[in-house]
Amino acid sequence: MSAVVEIDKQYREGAARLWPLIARARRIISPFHINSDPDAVGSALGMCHLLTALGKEIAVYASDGDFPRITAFLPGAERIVRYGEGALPEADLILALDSSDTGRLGKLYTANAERFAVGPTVMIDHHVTNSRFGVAPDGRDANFIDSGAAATAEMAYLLARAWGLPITPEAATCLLAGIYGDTLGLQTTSTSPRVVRVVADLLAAGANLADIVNNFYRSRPFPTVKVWGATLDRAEWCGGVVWSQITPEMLAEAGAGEGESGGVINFLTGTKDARATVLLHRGEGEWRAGLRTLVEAVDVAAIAARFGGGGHRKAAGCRIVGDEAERDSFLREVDRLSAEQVAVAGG
Ligand SMILES: [Mn+2]
Repeated sequence: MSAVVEIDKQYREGAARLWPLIARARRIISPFHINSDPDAVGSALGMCHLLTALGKEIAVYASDGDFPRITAFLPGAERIVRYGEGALPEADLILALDSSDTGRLGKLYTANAERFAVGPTVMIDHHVTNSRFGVAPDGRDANFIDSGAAATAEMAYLLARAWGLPITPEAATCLLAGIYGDTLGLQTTSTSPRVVRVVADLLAAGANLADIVNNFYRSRPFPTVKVWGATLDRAEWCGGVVWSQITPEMLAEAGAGEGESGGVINFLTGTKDARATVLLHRGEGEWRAGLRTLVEAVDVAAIAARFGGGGHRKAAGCRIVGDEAERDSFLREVDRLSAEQVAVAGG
């Protein structure tokens, strides 16, 4: 197979900087973030296949013990370790992909914080807001961040190529799943010429596109259909913001697990004339908020950052501690801040 994408200087340098840490590790732990998505799971599994082929032992960990059901078909998903609590087993390297900060690793991080601090911890990520927690044993930087990448899986592919690793069909499927997840099937504005070239390479390497499209966009469990229905039914306006919420009661009623509501926010985001969209997940004493927008002038990452969160310009998230009152004042702030952004842009 002849590859289409060029490996640029940034990737050659990043690959050269990280390789010694990966090369000398025999046992690797690769945790992916809480409330994981296909990019988190696909990046970790893709890298797992590539490095396993080099004779390394890799354990991929779901930091909150779960991962989306739509990613269960991915080759190697049956090997994902569901983290519960306590100390991680011995390893020579922690390889974190798609986690913008240690908070994204939940209890897996807090229960093993000193392990992360001592390193080696390699972090590879594409989020604009990033805490750069990767560290080499000598204290040197072990982060590789490219906010121009549409997905961490795109980065993983480019690094793998720079490292000269053969891309197996299994790895290609996992990495393509990550890209399809974060770009909604090459539909988001983050879809660059480069990521399309990466997709071409992954297809040529034998990635199973039909499985990805069917699992991500066509097939969904009946409980998910019911959660979508309840969430859409509950949608309302707060000024120019369309919002809805998913509570444990709604999930229970539909017979759905926490990971089975995914995707409905992208549907809500299509609401005509919405300046921004917010989907709130009810947790214990807090709300997990996902923010989206289709409006050019609106930057939801900047809004989420005001609440200690972050993400991308068009898709971001944060946590709101409190009850309905805090939820409502948060929604009013999203309305106010997004209106302000539009006004500043002269819209
Ligand atoms: Mn991602």
